[in-house]
Amino acid sequence: MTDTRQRSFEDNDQKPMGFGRMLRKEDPRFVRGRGRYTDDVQLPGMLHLAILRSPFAHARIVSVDTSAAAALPEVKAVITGADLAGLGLAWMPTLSGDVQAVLATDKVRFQGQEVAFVVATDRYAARDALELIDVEYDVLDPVIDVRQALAEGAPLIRDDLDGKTDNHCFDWETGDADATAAVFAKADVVVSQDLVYPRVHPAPMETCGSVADFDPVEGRLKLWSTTQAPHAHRTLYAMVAGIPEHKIQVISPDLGGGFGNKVPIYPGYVCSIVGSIVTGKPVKWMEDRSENLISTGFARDYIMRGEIAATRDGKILAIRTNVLADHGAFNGTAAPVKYPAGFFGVFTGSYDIEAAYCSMTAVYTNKAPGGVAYACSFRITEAVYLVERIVDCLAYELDMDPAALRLKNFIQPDQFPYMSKTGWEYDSGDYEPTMRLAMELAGYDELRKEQAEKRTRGELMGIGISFFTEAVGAGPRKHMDILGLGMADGCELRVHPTGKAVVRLSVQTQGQGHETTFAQIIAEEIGIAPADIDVVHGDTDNTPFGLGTYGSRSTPVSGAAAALVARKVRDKARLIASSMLEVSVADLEWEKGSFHVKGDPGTAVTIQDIAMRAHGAGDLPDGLEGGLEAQICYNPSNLTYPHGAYICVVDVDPGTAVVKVRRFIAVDDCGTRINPMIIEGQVHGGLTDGVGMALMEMISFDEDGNCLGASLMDYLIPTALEVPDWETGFTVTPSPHHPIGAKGVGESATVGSPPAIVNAVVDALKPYGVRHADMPLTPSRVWDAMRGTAQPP
Ligand code: MCN
Ligand code: CUM
Repeated sequence: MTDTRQRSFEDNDQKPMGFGRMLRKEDPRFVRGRGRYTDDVQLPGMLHLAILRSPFAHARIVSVDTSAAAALPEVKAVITGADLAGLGLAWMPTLSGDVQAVLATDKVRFQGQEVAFVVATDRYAARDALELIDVEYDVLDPVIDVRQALAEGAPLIRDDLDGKTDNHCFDWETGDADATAAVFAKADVVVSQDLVYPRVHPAPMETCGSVADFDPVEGRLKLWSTTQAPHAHRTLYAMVAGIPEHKIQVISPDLGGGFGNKVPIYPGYVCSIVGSIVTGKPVKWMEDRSENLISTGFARDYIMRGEIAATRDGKILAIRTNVLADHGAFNGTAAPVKYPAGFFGVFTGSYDIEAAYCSMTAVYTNKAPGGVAYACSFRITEAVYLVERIVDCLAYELDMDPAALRLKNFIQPDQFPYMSKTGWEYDSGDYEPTMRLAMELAGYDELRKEQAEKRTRGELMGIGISFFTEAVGAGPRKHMDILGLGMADGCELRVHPTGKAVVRLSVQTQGQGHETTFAQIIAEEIGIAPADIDVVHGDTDNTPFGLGTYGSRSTPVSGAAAALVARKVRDKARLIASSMLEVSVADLEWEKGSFHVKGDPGTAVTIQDIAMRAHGAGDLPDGLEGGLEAQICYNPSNLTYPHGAYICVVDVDPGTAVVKVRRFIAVDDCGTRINPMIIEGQVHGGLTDGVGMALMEMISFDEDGNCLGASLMDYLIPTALEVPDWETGFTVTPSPHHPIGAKGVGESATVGSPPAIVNAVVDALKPYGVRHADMPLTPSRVWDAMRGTAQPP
């Protein structure tokens, strides 16, 4: 279906001088297979590392015998937890302030945990040697069911922590419990619903890996690794390994997707560093698919009870929730330290309500560590699912149209900046036009008529809505840091004498097209064509410090830095232009790419002329240094709050319970749009994620803690066959505090789509009296829901 609105609003120019549709600059490299990924790094004398992993979810290590493996001629080193303990490296801090075993010393705490590693002359020999390592385990009872983690007598997982007597990880609350209880007490209608957001996995196409090259003479470490946050990782390696920070270079080359999976520091990275130090050779570690699925950062795993209070005519008064969070064996969440539950506090959604409260308990279980990854916007995925599902439950109870219920409760445009009941200051928003546009593109009223007619024939058609507000762009450094590192971003811009430029970013693209969009931001501000601007990122030696790409923060934080650094360059260019044109600064006018004398457009100098003068012979204005460059560190004053309205249409086969997503309409508002084509790509990808989570994906375990989703045959991810032709539209509500008014969009669709799909399936099942069913809505789940035989997952 053609989205006419999009076409009429935007020009289709492929070479904009600034914002607009433009093919990605990185495409020629990727399309021709010329990307350079970590696994493409080849160094002279490089060795290969393989990791021995625990077959058990919970077991004491009695002994490890490495002699047979070490005797193989190809094997250069075999390292165990005991060896690392001797170096003080057996444990490392996680990004959320817990500790995690690099190699297990005392116990293994999840299936797939790292126990020992081998460094050998090739990958195959290293793998073969793993089979010769003899580990004796004393198997312990595991904690797999999160609801049993705090039960009396539950096996203690984290006996490594001083004084720990149970599997409690942390408690967290937000909002006002008493005020919320009071509102609930007086409400006409109260609806409560248990919801499970299952454990899922980002499963990027490229698995995690690293190449470490330690030079003992210089004491320098060069590390290529699959990381979304090279600078933060470098600082942590310096703190953990004791190598001075200026002697560590972290390079994150092309990444084959990250989706949050490449935010944490994994034991494998540390092992490759140790391997290189021990052998004196470069060492490569590269996971296989199963290793990635069983041991690296999972996502979600929240069991939620949602409660909503309203008047009989559908005014929402309060929302309350209680959450049980499964954090696995080590708290490997990456979130700003003051936010152990990420930004879950935005669970009040897009609605103006009187009170809200959330209490959360997080626990340890014998499962892989992780917690936030997978296009999560720091747990906003879970928050949006909660509120958008519970609002639909309310619509069901009130027998109200879910679109009408939402329209009745939106925060109004004149209420922005809006302080939510849990303390989040929404910067800007205008929700109703976004919702109305989605309804118009969907043909909402027609769809409802079609549905009513189909129901008379026993056909199951469902229409699901989700309306989300995200909080992205972490974050203001007075509130947000990771392990003490403030979440500001540096940016540096240099204009060469011939007027070409290079911009250096602290963020790291994983496929979002930063090499294009950041060049467009600079182009918009100083009028140098994007093709003439090189974007450098992902190398700590060649970029300014900053905390990296996740939580859709690149545009809100680094994008702002890029715009401001360009304005700094423009300010200097203005001074030079005034001397070149021999007029005062006040008499100059800027037109993208050149300054001219006010009222005399013919008397002008281009940015290229100015760049040459800045570097060339001849005088510059008094006191001005040569060159045309600038650097800044941008500390955002607030997060940005993008929003969107999604409508999903499904058909459910009453005979097989198979769900088909027939249509999906997504209207996103991410403020000023830098490159609409890239935004559409981000939205398409995120919507596809949503189909995966809503209908197919779940990492599950048997009662012994065996991971049942350790391959892509078992862990189903969506393909072109499961997804419809996406229909997109947009509205534009700029961020008032961002220099170009842009808000993040990289995770919006992943956040917003699962509730739309689930709401659609539940709506389809309305004739069966179904009010809720848990993800993933596989045919058997849907079948159970239709029959009323559903079990909690
Ligand atoms: N953009 C734009 N106009 C806006 C906002 C964004 O043109 N108003 C563009 C940006 O310039 C950028 C892209 O959209 O090229 C995404 O921008 P942003 O929302 O700032 O998100 P990030 O760049 O910080 O990307 C991170 C986000 C996250 S956290 C996950 S997870 C995710 C996602 O991006 N992982 C991805 N999208 C992904 N896309 C790909 N291909 N691969 C991943 O691993
Ligand atoms: Cu939480 S996945 Mo993204 O923020 O890298």
